[in-house]
Amino acid sequence: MSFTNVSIREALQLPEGSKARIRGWVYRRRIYGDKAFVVVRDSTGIMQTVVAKGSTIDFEKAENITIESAIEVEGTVKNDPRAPGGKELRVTSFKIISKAEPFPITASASREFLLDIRHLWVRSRKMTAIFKVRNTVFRAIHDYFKNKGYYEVQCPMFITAAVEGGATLFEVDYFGEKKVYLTQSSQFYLEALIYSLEKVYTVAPSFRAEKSRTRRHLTEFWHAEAEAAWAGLNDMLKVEEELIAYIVERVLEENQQELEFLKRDISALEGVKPPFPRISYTEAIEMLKRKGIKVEWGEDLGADEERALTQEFEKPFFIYGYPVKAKAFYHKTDPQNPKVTLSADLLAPEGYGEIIGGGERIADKNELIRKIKDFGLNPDDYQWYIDLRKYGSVQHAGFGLGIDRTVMWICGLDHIIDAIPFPRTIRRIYP
Ligand code: NSS
Repeated sequence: MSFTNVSIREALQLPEGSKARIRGWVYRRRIYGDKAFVVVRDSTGIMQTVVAKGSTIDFEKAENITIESAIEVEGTVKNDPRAPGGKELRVTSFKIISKAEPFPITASASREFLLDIRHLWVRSRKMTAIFKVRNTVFRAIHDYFKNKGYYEVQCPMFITAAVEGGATLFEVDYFGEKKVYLTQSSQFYLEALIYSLEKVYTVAPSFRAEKSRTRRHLTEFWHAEAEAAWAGLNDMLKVEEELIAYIVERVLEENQQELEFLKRDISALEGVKPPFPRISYTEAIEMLKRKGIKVEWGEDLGADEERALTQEFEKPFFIYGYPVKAKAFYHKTDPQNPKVTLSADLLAPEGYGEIIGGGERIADKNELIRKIKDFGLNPDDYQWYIDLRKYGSVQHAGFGLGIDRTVMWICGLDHIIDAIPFPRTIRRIYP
């Protein structure tokens, strides 16, 4: 008798009568009459195995097995419509690799408790499904940029000056020397690298000491950022919409099972095709006012305003032309309208809101210095960034995509903490 080691997904595809060996962790166990039903889980799925009492020693092992024990099981595949996946394994050998202590997670576990034992909760089928979608999202980002001729680069996480304003900087002790922070965005380094590689991108963490306890803020999030020489705002919007459509298309192709498990409304994702609607910030303010929401021209849009706007669109949409004061200093002012910048955010529909921020950068040295001062910042802190405008400065634009927010939207999650294996928030840094 020969047994082949197979994954559970493969085992569920074998014809009746095949011999197979699977290994994994005990997902469920119940005794019914003279049979032990042990459902095994691996990274590919779950499968029911059945140990009959006749096989004495194996039956006792199976009867007493604990949830999450690691086991290796050999047997014969048998069709059974009642079993998950329509097949079960009639066991001929039941080997315990490592018996688990009583597993602390039960059906009644609270959300806080599940976060405390995240190191174990990552095994849940829900988390596994989300991680598989997340994996596709990361792959798709790399594939998209590679196919479009962008070079992947790596930027430092220790930095000395704020990109996105000082309020959300994490300060780190760096040998007691001058002030050092964790990066909020790799943008400035990407801007330096376009003079070497022209089209660059990076996928890296960004850190923000966000005090807001919202459903969409992490203190450490994953950021996909791109920057291109010779590009303006509209060139970048095309890249952004293509990238998002490509990510969604790949998830729909590769993660149908996971989306079904997560009960995601797939039809909402199927419509994510370019072109995405574009509205100006001024139009957005008017729309909000018509909806009875109190906003003034000039304010940045918060989560509530964004949520209200997403009700008006079925697919992701751009808001462009934010007021000068509502966006970071590096945004280029619109030469046609000096009150606004050549910036745009991309908002995901269904209430999710902003997933991308970006736009055209200031290419002129004097304009940049003026703007830094206007924002109450010190040009000395931005010396090398200003330097880039001295040696062959060209028009350029870029953007940053919040990957965790994208996963949250694509999976249809209520909270960003479920989009990442080990979330960091204002309240949580363990495990
Ligand atoms: O602040 S952004 O809007 N823009 C930048 O950081 C630019 N410097 C990017 C660039 O042009 N290279 O952040 C970009 C995106 C934003 O749209 C969110 O999707 C995400 O980064 N983001 C976050 N995700 C999770 N948690 C937090 N706290 C967070 N902050 C931004």
